[in-house]
Amino acid sequence: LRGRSLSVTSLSGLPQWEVEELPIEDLLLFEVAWEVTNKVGGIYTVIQTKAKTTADEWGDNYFLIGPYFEHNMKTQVEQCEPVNDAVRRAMDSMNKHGCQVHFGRWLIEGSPYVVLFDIGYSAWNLDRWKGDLWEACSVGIPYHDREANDMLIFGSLTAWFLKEVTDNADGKHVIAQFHEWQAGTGLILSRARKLPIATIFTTHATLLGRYLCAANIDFYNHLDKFNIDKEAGERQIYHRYCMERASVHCAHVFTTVSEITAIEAEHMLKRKPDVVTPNGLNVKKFSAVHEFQNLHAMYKARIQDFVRGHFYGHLDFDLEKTLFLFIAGRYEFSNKGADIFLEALSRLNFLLRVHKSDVTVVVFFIMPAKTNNFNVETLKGQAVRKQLWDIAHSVKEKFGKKLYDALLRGEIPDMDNILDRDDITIMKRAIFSTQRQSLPPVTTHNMIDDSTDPILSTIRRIGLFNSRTDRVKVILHPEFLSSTSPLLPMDYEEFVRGCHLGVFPSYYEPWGYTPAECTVMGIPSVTTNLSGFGCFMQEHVADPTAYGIYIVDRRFRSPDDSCNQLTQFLYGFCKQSRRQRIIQRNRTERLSDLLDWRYLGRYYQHARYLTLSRAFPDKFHMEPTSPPTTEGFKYPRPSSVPPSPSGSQVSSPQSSDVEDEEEDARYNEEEEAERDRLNIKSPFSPDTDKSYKQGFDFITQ
Ligand code: G6P
Ligand code: 1S3
Repeated sequence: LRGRSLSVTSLSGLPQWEVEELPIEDLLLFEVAWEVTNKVGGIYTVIQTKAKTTADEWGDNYFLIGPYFEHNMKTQVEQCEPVNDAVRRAMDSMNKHGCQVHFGRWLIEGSPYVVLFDIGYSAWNLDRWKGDLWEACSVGIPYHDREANDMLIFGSLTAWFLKEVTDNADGKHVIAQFHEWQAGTGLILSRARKLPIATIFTTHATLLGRYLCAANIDFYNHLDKFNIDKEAGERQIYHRYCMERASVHCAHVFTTVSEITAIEAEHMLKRKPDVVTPNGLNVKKFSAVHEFQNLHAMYKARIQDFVRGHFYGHLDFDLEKTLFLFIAGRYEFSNKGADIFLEALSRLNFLLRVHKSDVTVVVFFIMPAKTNNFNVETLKGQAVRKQLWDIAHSVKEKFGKKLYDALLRGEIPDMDNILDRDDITIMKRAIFSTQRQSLPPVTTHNMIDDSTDPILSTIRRIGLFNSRTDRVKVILHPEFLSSTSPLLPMDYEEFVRGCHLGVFPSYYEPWGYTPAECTVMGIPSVTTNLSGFGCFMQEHVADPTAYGIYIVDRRFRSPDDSCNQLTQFLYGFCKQSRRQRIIQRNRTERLSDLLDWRYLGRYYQHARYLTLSRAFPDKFHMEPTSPPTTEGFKYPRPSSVPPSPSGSQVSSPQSSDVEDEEEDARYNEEEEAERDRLNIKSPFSPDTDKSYKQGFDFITQ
């Protein structure tokens, strides 16, 4: 019996299509990743943010598979018994045979079920499992590569588990999606053992792409010229690359996170991805649209406080005219674009100085490196600030009391004598204590590799030492942020909200969550046309700059030209008035719908349909009309932007500084009105959320 054939439709605002519901009750979905409950990098964000939409859709038939770590289990997972028979039996059988399999609900939005394998507990099987892998695909893993060996144990346990599940599935069809090469051996072994499951392999980056780019090779212009086996061998990752490539070729459906990584995968892994599944976020909307602007002001004040302490004795710049920029992420100096960013900052410093700008820029580098904790000078800065605050407070109290008493007596106090000698002495001593012999430090921590650290070495070369004349100040915070830090007690989200601009000029970035996170918080950012996010925005937004998404061309320009373009973006940003920044933030925030899993999750749905139709063609059938496409769709230019070439610097109306809070609120309201005028509807509003259609038929029996 054939199901209904459904068509693709496109409504106003974001594109729509209809998706026929799968018979979820007859299916089981497993998603396998090393980063389930285990934060290492971006894959954790994908899985954690997507959990809600997937759990809403799949209910109790959705399971995540990951590694067991005691600390993660204790802090993130609520242990419980599986209600699903197949899963319970599979766990019982494995536990009986000397494994430790844990089960529970991951305490994140959507609270999905997780199945966690204790890798260490099963390590005694390693040699046997190495034999199995060799039998399956002739890939051997050297004993000294601890990570690859752990991945083999993880994969072997996964394949074992899936075998037990399918043996007990009671007619249910199983879909298993494996993320990245770390989870890939589970897929290879499942396929070698001919398990009846529909498989998807998703790559979030290719091993070779990451290595070659980090070596400063002109990667994108030589994609078709690399001898990839040789390159992998020379970098001593041949076995990992084989695990990755075998996973790709064993999968019924191969997916990746962006068009740019799809091209890379075609060359580095020799298979064109079947579906591109852009990464989304779990976007939360405030009931008042301008609420995020208030949060910006609130968290900016916290950053200002930190800066007051860090630059004590050198605080000769106006904090109201100071912009906070930041770069954050895994410490890959050139892949993440820290190299070009520093160079551009040096040029920006020059421009601001020669143009006698009154703007100061404080730039934070949040990239974890090896350290011996905070340095004394940095901690002292915060202590000095606190001391000054306390003194000002106590003098104010005394002053206030004397003033009050005088008024009660019906007198105007003698202002020259309202403070006594002691007060003046205390204040003078406080001012003396703010004198320092050295410049405000460039790094907040004692770096273990201080002399060879790439960021510090570059800072020494370009001479950005936080001297008084510098208009650009730099602070390296080589540790991820935490609300319990004694230095800068803010978590990452609060910090991002308080900044003015995130700068991520990556050379290698399959997707790039950092600018996407800025966008949903209404903070403008710099990205590149070599990042998945940058390309996605370029494709779907008519004038990204006007919306606060600055896309540096790192693909078709020389490094020097890209650096100049970045400098121009930064300089243009510094020239904006407060009013322009407020309007730009409102526009940036409008793009959040585009990055919501409720919208982007459908690409995952499509991949699942596709794998079912390939693994079980007798039961599921896919029309050739799919996949879902957003081709041709573009977010329109904001109506208040005068027509100008895309990429122009000033895309918001000119005006003088507006300091008044009421005025700010008025601009927020104007922007809300503009949103309505443009009629940009959320694709999830009740009138548009009824159905997403996709050209998919399935045959039910
Ligand atoms: C938000 C607040 C305003 C504040 C402004 C500062 O919009 O709602 O009250 O004046 O931020 O913006 P700025 O870009 O100067 O940090
Ligand atoms: C990868 O993490 P990364 O920072 O090593 O996967 C992320 C999630 O798909 C992606 O956003 C990022 O670009 C990749 O590089």
